[in-house]
Amino acid sequence: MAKRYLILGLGKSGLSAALYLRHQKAELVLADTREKIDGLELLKENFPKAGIFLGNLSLSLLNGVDVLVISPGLSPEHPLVKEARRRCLEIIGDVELFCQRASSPIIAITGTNAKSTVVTLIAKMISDAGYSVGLGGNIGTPALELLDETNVEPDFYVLELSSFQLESTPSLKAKVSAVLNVTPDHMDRYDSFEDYVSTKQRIYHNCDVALFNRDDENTRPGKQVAKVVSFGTEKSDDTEKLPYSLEHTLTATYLLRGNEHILCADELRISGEHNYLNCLAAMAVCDVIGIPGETQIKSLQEFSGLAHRCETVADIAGVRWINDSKGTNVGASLAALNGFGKTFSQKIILILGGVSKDATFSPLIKLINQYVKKVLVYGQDSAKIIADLTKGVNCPVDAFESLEHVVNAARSAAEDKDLVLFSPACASFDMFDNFEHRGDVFKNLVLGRATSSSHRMEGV
Ligand code: UMA
Repeated sequence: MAKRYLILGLGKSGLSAALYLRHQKAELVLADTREKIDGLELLKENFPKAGIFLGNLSLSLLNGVDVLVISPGLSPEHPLVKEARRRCLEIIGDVELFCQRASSPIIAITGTNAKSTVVTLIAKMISDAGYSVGLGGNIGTPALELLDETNVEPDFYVLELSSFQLESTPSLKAKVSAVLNVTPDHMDRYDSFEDYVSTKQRIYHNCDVALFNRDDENTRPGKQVAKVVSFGTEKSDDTEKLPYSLEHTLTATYLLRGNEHILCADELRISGEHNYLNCLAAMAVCDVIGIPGETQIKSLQEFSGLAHRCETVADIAGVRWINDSKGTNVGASLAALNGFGKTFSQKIILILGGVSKDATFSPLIKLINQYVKKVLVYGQDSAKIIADLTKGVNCPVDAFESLEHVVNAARSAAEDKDLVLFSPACASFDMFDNFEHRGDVFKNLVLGRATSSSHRMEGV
């Protein structure tokens, strides 16, 4: 008899699970805790036989259900999920369904920050070497969309996995797994930082090779794994773990594989130490899967980075404007500040603001005092950011009611050769649809372009 699935969450990943399971002839119930969702009419047309439930969901939806497919953005503490646990139902995510079906090698990458840059770089190296590759997961394309109905698989899958996705993916068995870094994020979802770290570490479960970051102990595999490789800023003598590292001379920085100089950082189009580490991580993964070294170097030289991640918007009247809207947590903004502070001789004007997700901003104080001449703050959690920072920063911290006002203030404060860094350290959904929308609004404001994508709730 066909299994009955309740798909909870009808965003991108829920929809991909519904389409996949319909193809498997499964019996479906579709639900979302939101009162309204995009594309409801289309959903009804596509799933005429499935019940579709929105808003306040009754626990009786679980009656007769064998498997609950939960979306990553939905809290595991939602009453329906708790009830499913009480009834001992199988609870899985869309990536689990993918892992149960996919047979080509999987490269699985997690980390609080830099995941998208590293998976994109790995996928580029694989494809530059002439192999086919399916890139998906948290980066945007749901993993199940990488499966072809004709069952023709790419040579490799590269998956960016969030901690949310790792919560519900017990069958992951990657060829290479990596945790790039772990700093506090999503503290509104996890009981403690340790809880968040151990969720990230699930990526190492059953992997062939684990790649970790020597600069961040939280990434070191906690359990025994078959083979370990590592990368970090400093050289390591542990030849067992084929160490990838950086070497700084007075005039240049080099990327090293073991003791071998692979590339001078000046040959890269992306900048900042955090990005050099991203390159090392991609090289390490590609060495494991046999991508030739020459191809890796060529790919590294060509790669120009992703939008909204330390992206140069413009140099205007001697002032450089950087859009790092993907800086949605404190760790990301620390990496950006560190990266630019170390390599940029003039002072930085830093823009922070949005939804804090219960984070604390005091870890930024040290780098602000080292590199920043002014902090400009806006958005829902402005008061919290200011309260955390004023305990220790030496420069002015000013609050504004909108991003537009912030950009105007930055323009007035910036002097020749300054750098304006928009790395908000917060989520965007107080005023914007997502980080991309926020970044586009910022870029338009900087460039003085009229925009249709203005703030959703300007001035709130
Ligand atoms: N939601 C409800 N009720 C529901 C279902 C969802 O209120 O019943 C809300 C969630 O709380 C969230 C929003 O709807 O605010 C979207 O959640 P979702 O789980 O339906 O998201 P999808 O559209 O399926 O997109 C998900 C990932 N989203 C999340 O994890 C929140 C996308 O990552 C991912 O690209 C996509 O699957 C494809 O794999 C985005 C993200 O923000 C980029 N990820 C977080 C991050 O990077 O920090 C983890």
